[in-house]
Amino acid sequence: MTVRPIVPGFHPDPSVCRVGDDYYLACSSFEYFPAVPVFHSRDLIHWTQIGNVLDRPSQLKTTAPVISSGGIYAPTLRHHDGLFHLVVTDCAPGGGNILVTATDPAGPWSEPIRLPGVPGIDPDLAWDEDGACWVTVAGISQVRLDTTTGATDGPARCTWSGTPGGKAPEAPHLYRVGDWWYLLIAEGGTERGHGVSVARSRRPDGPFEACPANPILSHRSTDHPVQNTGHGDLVQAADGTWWMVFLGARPDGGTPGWHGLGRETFLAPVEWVDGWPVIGEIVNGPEPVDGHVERDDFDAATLHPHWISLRATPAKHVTTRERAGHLTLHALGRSLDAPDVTFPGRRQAHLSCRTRAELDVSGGSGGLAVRLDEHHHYAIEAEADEVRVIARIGPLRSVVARSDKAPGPVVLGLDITARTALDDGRTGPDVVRFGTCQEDGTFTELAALDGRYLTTEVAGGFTGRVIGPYATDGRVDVDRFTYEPLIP
Ligand code: 6LW
Repeated sequence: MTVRPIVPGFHPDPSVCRVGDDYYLACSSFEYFPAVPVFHSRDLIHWTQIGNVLDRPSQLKTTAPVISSGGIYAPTLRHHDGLFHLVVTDCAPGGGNILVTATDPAGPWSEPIRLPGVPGIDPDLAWDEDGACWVTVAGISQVRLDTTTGATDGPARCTWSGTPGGKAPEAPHLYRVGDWWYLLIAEGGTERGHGVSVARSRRPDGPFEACPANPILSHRSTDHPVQNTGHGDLVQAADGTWWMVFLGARPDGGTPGWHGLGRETFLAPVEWVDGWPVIGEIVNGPEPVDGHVERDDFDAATLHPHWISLRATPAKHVTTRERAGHLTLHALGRSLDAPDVTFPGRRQAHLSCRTRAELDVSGGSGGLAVRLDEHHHYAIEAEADEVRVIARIGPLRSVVARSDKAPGPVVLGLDITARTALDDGRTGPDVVRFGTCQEDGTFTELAALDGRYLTTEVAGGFTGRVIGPYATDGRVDVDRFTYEPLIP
């Protein structure tokens, strides 16, 4: 059974809202910047990224290096009184909960209003009939908020702790449906035990009665190809039907199963039965188009919004303005082991994919990497006369292959092949191949590495793989960056 996400690659903690016939969705982004990607759809299945909510350093309190899986956590996106509102937690030191608004979700978004009276993570926004705004956070607790000043009306009050004995009640979303207020939460931790539960009350602040069928969504203890399902948000379509977006992972390659793409966004229909939401089977996201190559020649002044860098990277270290038709990288951190390495990339969004990048390293050194975090990454790196493949797995770092490099630009290649497409009896989710390419496209393989070591089951954390060029010394000019989904 093939089950595809609606927003593939590391796009967890989805929050969704509808305005007329248009749907908007936002996700977590952790240590990467610009932060909080925003997507648009007309049918809930096909989504296009239209921007990022936090795309200016002034919107963040610190641009110092942020630890992997730190930084920007779960947002809530709502449309109220003609304005888009987004609340989100910045887990970096000096951060906290912030509220930003926009008339156009593609941006620009406002400077943040800081919410010092809103504790914890996973803030939600809901407005009652009197126009009061309720913020609900992980725990689960609640406080009333003045959205214009950020002031709260007292200490947050616990409204529901989820299923007795369960762990990590979080990701609350509060909705008014008919005569009830529904409090949807995630429980069980974001790993295999993850799930969604719900409670209801006649008032926004409880008391809440738990749904007898909780968890209303969980794939725990099943062999469903999508695991870790939880952290959902509900939306009602213009035709009156209800839907839930939620995160899930696609582990593969034997037991326990490994996933490298992080937690992705999935969709399922919702029916209301006896006043409770019942979640249906996952609706498949779009099929990748075989042979469709996403190509970036860096001819435009701005980068596509799917390009992200580590938060500490100043804009002048990744720029299209220095050399026409190139992305120029200036090295900051000296290797991918550093949390401030100059590494612009895009999320790996397909189980099998092919990437190529032409690098001019005459002014320094750098390469093409697939990064899970600073302790887990594979890369092919070039300097004046050498190309080498580097594997970093936890405390171990090794050069696993070397070859001579001819003068002039070099085309580096990265092919990731899902295990399902290999059938060679080995385990692990995929194989990661590095090599160099000739003008005619011929790929000379230098190393083939087991992808399991770049997965959440090995590395932990909340993110997924990001693929892109990087610089470790001086200046590197990148051209002809291509990313191609491969159909296993
Ligand atoms: C997020 C929490 C969670 O804040 O993981 O899956 C945390 N749920 O709700 C990081 O994504």
